[in-house]
Amino acid sequence: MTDADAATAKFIRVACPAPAPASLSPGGPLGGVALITIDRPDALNALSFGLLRELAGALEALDADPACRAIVLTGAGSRAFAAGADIRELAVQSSSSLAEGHDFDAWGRIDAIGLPIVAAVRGFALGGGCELAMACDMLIAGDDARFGQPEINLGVMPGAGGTQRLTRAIGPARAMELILTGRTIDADEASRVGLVTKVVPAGSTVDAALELAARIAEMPPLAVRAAKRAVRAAGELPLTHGLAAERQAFFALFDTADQAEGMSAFIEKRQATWTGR
Ligand code: CO8
Repeated sequence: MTDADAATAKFIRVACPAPAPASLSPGGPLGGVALITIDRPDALNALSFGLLRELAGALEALDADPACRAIVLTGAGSRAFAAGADIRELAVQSSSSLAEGHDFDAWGRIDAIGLPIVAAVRGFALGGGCELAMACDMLIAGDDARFGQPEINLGVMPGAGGTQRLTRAIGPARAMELILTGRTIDADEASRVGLVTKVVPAGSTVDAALELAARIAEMPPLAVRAAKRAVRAAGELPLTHGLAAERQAFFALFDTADQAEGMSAFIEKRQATWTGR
């Protein structure tokens, strides 16, 4: 998002650095961490095409900012992370208007972000909202969170990664049941089946996500980006290719100053100072 875009953004708020949670330095900024809030609470943060474009732009701007090391993505209010794509906007589409428009391009842009993204989910994460949470790298759920792919109730099916990411996250038998019945699951069930990283009391969801992001922001940035790429590749590549990609990325990190610093610091029994080079 350029400065001009930020000035006209309707549905996305960006705080970089993020405000520190009470458990860290309360009131102060949280160095290296950005907080993005989807700010459309009257429609339970429904993801219109314009909103998704704004979100992709905001993520890309943070990804290009060397001061930003990790991102938390949340929804405004306590009722929803996002209750899905904007049904009013989808209702007037046809197969050709969807295919010929570029409204789904934002999903590819979100997928290409190199910085780690932590979703902080309170309330509903349904349809496109569940797909967006799953497009993030880690997922902190408040104990009031509800996840699901209810598109079947609307005469359609998931269209932004739900059939693929949910299946990879929780396995085909469970994903099939949720997608074919539209049943939603609470935070505990989502945790049991492996969809979320951690469940926390609802009121501390964003703080817990910021704490996690702050820990990652202290890590060597080139290694963080390389590790994110490699873990995500595990969902796409056959094992032998994934192992080869991992080894190549591991070797490449030995050309970085941070590898020399990290290993010297260990041997000299001191704290490492990362430069991101
Ligand atoms: N789209 C548009 N508006 C919505 C949406 C939505 N997905 N969800 C809620 N809203 C609006 C409601 O219309 C209502 O607005 P208003 O006050 O003006 O009538 C307001 O938010 C509050 O909602 P409710 O009154 O319905 O609140 P309830 O507490 O009674 O119910 C629910 C909450 C259960 C979450 C209910 O709102 C609901 O079922 N929402 C729809 C959930 C859904 O079906 N999601 C899937 C949508 S399809 C989809 O995501 C396909 C993804 C494809 C790719 C993505 C492309 C961008």
